[in-house]
Amino acid sequence: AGSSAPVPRVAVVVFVINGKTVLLGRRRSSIGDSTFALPGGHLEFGESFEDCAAREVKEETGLDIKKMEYLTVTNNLFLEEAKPSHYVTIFIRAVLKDPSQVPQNLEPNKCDGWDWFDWNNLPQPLFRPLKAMAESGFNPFPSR
Ligand code: 8DG
Ligand code: MG
Ligand code: MG
Repeated sequence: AGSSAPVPRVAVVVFVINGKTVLLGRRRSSIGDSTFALPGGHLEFGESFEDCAAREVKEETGLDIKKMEYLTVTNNLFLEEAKPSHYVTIFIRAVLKDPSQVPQNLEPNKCDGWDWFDWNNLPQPLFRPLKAMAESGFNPFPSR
């Protein structure tokens, strides 16, 4: 496996929406280290986007989500990284099953911790794919 040519991979990442805020955490990773990013990860073989979204959010934050909705897809090249990567990233929106549930940092080797941020007052620096979306004027919140 280690000797085979690199291929694009599919990631599913989630805007967990709580009121006017979204959940972000500071990454600990070779890709985008120390930048603020959404919870999410790799689509597993045979998995639906919605199931992957719920699984990754649960694994990384302990939160239970519902009303998963497809938002958009972006093509993300990380060719300058130590391990050049290419992700097709599916963006999903969801809300908490229990709005009083508090995020836990369940993978502290991959994230410094989770917090809620206003879309109009996002933390810096943002993970590049998220920065590009925000700068394009994309808004993950449901219209009205
Ligand atoms: P896994 O083993 O749990 O499946 O993977 P992970 O460790 O959770 O993977 P990840 O790096 O969190 O997510 C996989 C890729 O998704 C990441 O390397 C690049 C891509 N990606 C984006 N935008 C975002 C984002 O906002 N958050 C996260 N977590 N990944 C993102 O393109
Ligand atoms: Mg993960
Ligand atoms: Mg992840």
